Amino acid sequence: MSQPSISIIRVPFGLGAGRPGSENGPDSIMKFGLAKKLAGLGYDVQADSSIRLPDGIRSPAGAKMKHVQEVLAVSGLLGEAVSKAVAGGRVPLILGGDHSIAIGSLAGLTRHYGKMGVIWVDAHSDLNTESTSPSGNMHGISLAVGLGLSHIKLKDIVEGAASIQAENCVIIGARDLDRDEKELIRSCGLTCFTMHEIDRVGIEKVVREALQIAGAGTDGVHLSFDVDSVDPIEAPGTGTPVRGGLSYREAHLLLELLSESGRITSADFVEVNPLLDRNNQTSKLAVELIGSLFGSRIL
Ligand code: B3U
Ligand code: MN
Ligand code: MN
Repeated sequence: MSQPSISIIRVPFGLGAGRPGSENGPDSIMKFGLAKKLAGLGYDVQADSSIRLPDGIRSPAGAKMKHVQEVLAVSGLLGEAVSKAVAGGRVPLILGGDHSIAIGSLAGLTRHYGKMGVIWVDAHSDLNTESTSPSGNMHGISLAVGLGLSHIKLKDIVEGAASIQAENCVIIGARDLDRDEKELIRSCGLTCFTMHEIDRVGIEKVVREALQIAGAGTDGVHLSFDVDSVDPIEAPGTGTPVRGGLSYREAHLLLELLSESGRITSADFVEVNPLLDRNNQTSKLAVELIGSLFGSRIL
């Protein structure tokens, strides 16, 4: 069978993060050869889609959650672009931008996948809500929105979208969780493999179990990969680095195993911040990691 085609969707939007720079992530990742890399792996690559915040959208100043209107506008446009890619039989590869853009990805995907698994690779869990967020930053609530725990609902962003189910949702790589997020993880039925579990049993076992949870009885598996999951030694160009993350090889092996499974039907790569990077190390790493997800191998 021929390789599926990939739609790269750039989302140069960083207002969901607490500091500027992630809006430059998509162009930087493209500049370091992503389209060529995927074409070299045999894919038909469509790379002309870019989601821009429409002029004139501005949230009122002083609200607890910052830039909600901007996030909703981008989510709606991204959701439709993702939906169009899936309807056309293409694999959506969404380049952030900050992690709030996953709201749009999930909205577009759940219009098509009635029971979708989600693998969320992140130093954080992004499980705050409007009431628990300590920062007011929208990238800290995106998984909670996906699960239907926020005032923002996916069905209001894209017609026909629906919340994802906690039973088919897995977080990998967490090491910086807020108190309310910890409580939610214990009570809501999702699985969280923190760095502690990865240290104890190894990334291979963690990924296999994650695939069981996100893949059992589901009709698609979305990977949402926050580059801050990787240790800041390897990925310094990100807005909220946390020490003690995935090693270079752990990150690659995770993506190689997901690739081998054949179950991943879409992916986000987010939070690359070129303004904070060292010698473009993080953008180049993102290109390599995406290569591993799409079948690049050492031998
Ligand atoms: N949990 C904190 C910090 C945070 C979440 N995601 C990132 N940082 N990147 C919050 O702001 O909700
Ligand atoms: Mn995140
Ligand atoms: Mn994060």
